[in-house]
Amino acid sequence: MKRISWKHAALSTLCLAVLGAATFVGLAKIGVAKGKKPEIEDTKRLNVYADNWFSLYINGELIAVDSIRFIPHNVISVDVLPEYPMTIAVIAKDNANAKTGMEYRNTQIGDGGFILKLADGTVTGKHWKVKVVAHGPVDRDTQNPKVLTTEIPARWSEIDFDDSSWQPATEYSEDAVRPKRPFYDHDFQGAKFIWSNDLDLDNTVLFRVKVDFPPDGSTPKNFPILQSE
Ligand SMILES: [Ca+2]
Ligand SMILES: [Ca+2]
Repeated sequence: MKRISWKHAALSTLCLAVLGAATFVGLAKIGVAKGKKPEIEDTKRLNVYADNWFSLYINGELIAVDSIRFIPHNVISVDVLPEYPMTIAVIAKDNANAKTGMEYRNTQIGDGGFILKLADGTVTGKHWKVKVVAHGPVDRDTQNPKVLTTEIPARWSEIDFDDSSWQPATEYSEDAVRPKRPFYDHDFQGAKFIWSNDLDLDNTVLFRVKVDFPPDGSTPKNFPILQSE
């Protein structure tokens, strides 16, 4: 049997130690690259005001729901971790009886309105798409009120949903929507009120927009650690 000298043994041990250290450093580097976790500073504040109610999805995931169905009018303000491209999809409802299209126990026609700002510069405007799914009372006939409804398309809030047949949203002035006090306590700078082209009679509408990059020009951050595979 060949004898291994202490010099050989020492050299082998040294080689193994160097190899081990190199492997450790390599893994640590991969760990840093793959393991960067988002911090709260990476989130953006989302402010939403709806007359009267909304539910909002980002990239197909439910992100915010208006906590008050009717009145008082309120602002929902939540932290969002943006991921680009970002598809925002919203269902917004004016308060309206399902059978008459009217509010306050069927005594009057109410109006809608929706506005949103995300702190990356994303704002509502006529570049959003809209689809009406409930309308009434038809012809403003409050004596014999009728409503028209359209089925909400399947997968309407998903990223790959085809909204090319939807209409451009209509912008409305603050005077037209008359937002209530909480609106003025939050940042909506640069955002426009939107709805369909009938603020009074279209009572449930769907909105969609795709945001490819942060509109404020900031560099989007990527967090591979959040990916499932
Ligand atoms: Ca209405
Ligand atoms: Ca309303």
